[in-house]
Amino acid sequence: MSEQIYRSGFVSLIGRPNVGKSTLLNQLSGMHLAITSPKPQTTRALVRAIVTDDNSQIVFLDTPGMLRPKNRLGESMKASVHTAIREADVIAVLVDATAATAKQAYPGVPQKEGELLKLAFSRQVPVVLLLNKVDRVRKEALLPLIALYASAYSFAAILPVSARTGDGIDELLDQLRQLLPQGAPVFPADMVTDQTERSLTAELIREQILYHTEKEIPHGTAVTIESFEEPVDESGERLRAVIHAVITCERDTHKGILIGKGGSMLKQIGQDARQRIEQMLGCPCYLELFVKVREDWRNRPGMLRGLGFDDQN
Ligand SMILES: Nc1nc2c(ncn2[C@@H]2O[C@H](COP(=O)(O)OP(=O)(O)OP(=O)(O)O)[C@@H](O)[C@H]2O)c(=O)[nH]1
Ligand SMILES: [Mg+2]
Repeated sequence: MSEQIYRSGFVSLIGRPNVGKSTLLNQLSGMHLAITSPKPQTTRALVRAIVTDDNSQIVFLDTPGMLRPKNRLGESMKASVHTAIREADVIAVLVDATAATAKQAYPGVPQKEGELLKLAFSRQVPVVLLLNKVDRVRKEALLPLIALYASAYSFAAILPVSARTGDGIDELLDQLRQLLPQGAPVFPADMVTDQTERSLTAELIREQILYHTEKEIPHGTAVTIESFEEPVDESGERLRAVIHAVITCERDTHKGILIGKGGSMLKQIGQDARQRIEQMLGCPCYLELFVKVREDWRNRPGMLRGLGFDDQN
């Protein structure tokens, strides 16, 4: 019997906003580590998911969707994509196959995708193309798309996947295991993410803001955890979590909308977030939300630092 070679390394998931990077990270890890939403620019900072088995350890990095920055927050998001590209042993570029195949003809790789691919191929590591959302695409429509990308770039693999249904995920994991360098695991076998319960809590609240509000409000909103208390019983078991969180928005009018008539919107956001926080923590949770206004916080270095956006590059 030949001896098994252990492989380990970092796989960065990059792509335009909304292509399904965070949904894929969650599917790969089997956990809700990265928030997702139908709105673009959901992810703001790197999220790592560690998938370990007997023969390999893969650290997946979810990144913000690549866009031209409009403010300092955008600069920080862009910098984190560059960090993820630098850190990668393999780069997985995601494309939304539903958007791509909706076009009548395939005139060429779209310019913005091209810029991203140029960046990916600037590193001397294997680049894998993932055509995501194939649950919504006819099989025949995929062939010209695959041919287009295959003729323009030398990908290590082109794989159709559905981050939502899990279709193609086993094939993806097999392929990545072959591309990763030989090496011992970097993280303990039972470690699943670099996210703390505190940061996951803040993100779960922001996820509900993304679902319940519209237009510029979700993008101009940040969530911070002011206090996170966890009373325990005599055996040290956590009884509950008592969490105070602040939602920072950019205008008084936004604050009004976030609070809603008689507090109804804030109540709804709080209820939905609390359910998910309880699932994540595995204990009851008391959640209190406050709304504050800080004009133009997305351009204020002090605010951004306070929100944890200064250590991405
Ligand atoms: N039908 C279908 N929808 C998907 C699939 N993957 C993701 N989506 C949906 O696409 C939307 C965007 O998904 P996200 O995972 O938040 O996308 P993202 O690339 O992380 O977006 P940003 O963080 O904004 O860059 C959500 O509504 C997802 O449910 C898929 O395989 N099939
Ligand atoms: Mg995302």
